[in-house]
Amino acid sequence: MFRITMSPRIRMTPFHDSTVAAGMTDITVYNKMVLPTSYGDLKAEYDRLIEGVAMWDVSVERQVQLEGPDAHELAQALTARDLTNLKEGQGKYVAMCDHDGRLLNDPVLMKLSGNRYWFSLADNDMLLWCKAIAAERGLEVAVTEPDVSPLAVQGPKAEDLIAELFGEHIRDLKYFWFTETDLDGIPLVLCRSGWSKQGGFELFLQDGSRGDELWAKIADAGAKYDIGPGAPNHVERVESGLLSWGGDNTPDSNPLECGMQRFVNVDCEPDYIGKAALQQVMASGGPERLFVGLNIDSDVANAWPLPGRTPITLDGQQVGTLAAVVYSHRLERTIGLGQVKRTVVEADATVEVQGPNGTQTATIQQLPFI
Ligand code: THG
Repeated sequence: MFRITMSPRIRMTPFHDSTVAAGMTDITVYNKMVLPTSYGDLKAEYDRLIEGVAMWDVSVERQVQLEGPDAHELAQALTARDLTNLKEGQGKYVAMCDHDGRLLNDPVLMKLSGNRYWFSLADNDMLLWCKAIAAERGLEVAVTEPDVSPLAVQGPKAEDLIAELFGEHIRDLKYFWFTETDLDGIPLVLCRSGWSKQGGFELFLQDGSRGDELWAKIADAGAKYDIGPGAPNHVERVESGLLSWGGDNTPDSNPLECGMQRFVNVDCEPDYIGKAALQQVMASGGPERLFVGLNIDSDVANAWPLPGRTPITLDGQQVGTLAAVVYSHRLERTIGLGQVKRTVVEADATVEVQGPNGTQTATIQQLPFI
């Protein structure tokens, strides 16, 4: 093993001291910030998420704030989804594309008011992109990074815990909807969201000096639910087919090649960057590749992300890329995620993958696995 050299270029999160005190053992770097990835027992972390409740630091999901009279216009230009009916207090999972329709990011977009929006980002420098587009279009909007740091509370017991802390009304909050509130004076935005399919909330802390205080309050109140620290869970997210931007997709992929078809409006009224390119893709018969699940022959007890994408082949020809391989505790078999040529997916072909155990055969299946 090797160590990570820290420096001021890599930002610590407002929860950093708490994550260290909680026994954090592993990190990765995401959006040039520290993302804790384990507390030393991956199976226990998985079980907590599936059966109980886990809390994790996702400050790395940095926000870009658009504020001003042209905030809506800019948000729509940057988003490959019709935002006409987006309500105040509502979020949506969206694709941000470049002019060629390539997926630059898959954030959660939140409408705080008619002239204030947040993109809650995956791993890419979108502040630069948003500022440049606003300036080039001469829009009246301030594009900034606000002091906001999400803390995720996920799992089947998350709702009981959050209701105890914030009131029964939060049970009525719909998916990706949010409310501005506070916890004993700690300002935050409470959103029903999170990168797992086990249900839960994210607390968007709005004062970076109070991270350890917020962490302690959630940990204390969660003790009776056996809450424990966790991280964006690699096994659960593969089972659930949640995209890890930049890991699962090759850089030239459009959102239709990343499993985002449900979240993209190709023929809506409003225009957006990349729309013409996506229309071209559909006019020429559809995306070249699809984001799919792979049922891999033979077991691999590999709980960590692959260090790189490897080829998926059919009769020796490359037909896709393998991005993740895990042993699913619930399915009790080895599964993976990758991008595969659409014609191969439609033919229901059996392919070969280069996994941690060498060459293995795999069948293709629609996502999610569970
Ligand atoms: N939270 C916040 N920001 C984020 C993420 C997050 N930014 C980047 C990344 N994660 C965004 N990715 C996803 C992907 C899927 C979901 C959430 C974030 C998700 N999808 C559900 C599904 O696919 O079934 C529901 C989608 C829907 O119905 O609209 O939950 O985690 N702050």
